[in-house]
Amino acid sequence: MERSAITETWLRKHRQIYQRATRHPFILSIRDGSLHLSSFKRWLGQDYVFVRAFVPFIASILLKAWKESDDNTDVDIILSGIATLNDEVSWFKREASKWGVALDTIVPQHANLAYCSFLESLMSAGVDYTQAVTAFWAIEAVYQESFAHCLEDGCNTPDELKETCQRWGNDGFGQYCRALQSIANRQLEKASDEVVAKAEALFIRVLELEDEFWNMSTCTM
Ligand code: HMH
Repeated sequence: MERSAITETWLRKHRQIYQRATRHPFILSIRDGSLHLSSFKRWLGQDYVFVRAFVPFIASILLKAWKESDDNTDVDIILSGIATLNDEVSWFKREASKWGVALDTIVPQHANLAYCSFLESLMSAGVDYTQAVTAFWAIEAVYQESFAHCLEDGCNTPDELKETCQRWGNDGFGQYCRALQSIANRQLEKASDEVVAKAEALFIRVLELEDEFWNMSTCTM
């Protein structure tokens, strides 16, 4: 029997927390058309803060790929992610002005601060490429899986939220996530048991942080 790739094994092993991150009530309520506009706006402002912290994080991954990867195409794939993120920052600004969300006065909430410090901890030179790229894949994959779920046939996603769902739920972003997953698998295959164990812990931590980020966005306080 063919041995499955390490990330596929984890997805099965940690299915419950993966489901909590990718099938969160926030996402389910976009899908059934019941999400409160105030929750969407809170998510939009908070995610903009997150994305600003994500920029140096991707830059650190690019640097690690350039130094540590044997495969030149890794840098190309990560560079395409940086280009998408550049677009994303402009999109957040347009979307925020459309909904009357003032991005310069957003106060990052606890779950967001925790997530941003997690990103910062992964930027250190002490965290190797394998661990960082695994976390990177997981972060992107959660958004891809979540928002693609809101675009399936029979969903009741409101028209004004479809563009948001498309941003992460589109097929191109899906392919990009699969490319990141292949990179993570390839790196994990040749990593020491210690690095694999650390990467697995990071994978789980990403899922928890994503779950908490959705909780923060949903809460009506
Ligand atoms: C919280 N996770 C969060 N925000 C995002 N924009 C992504 C993942 C994907 O880029």
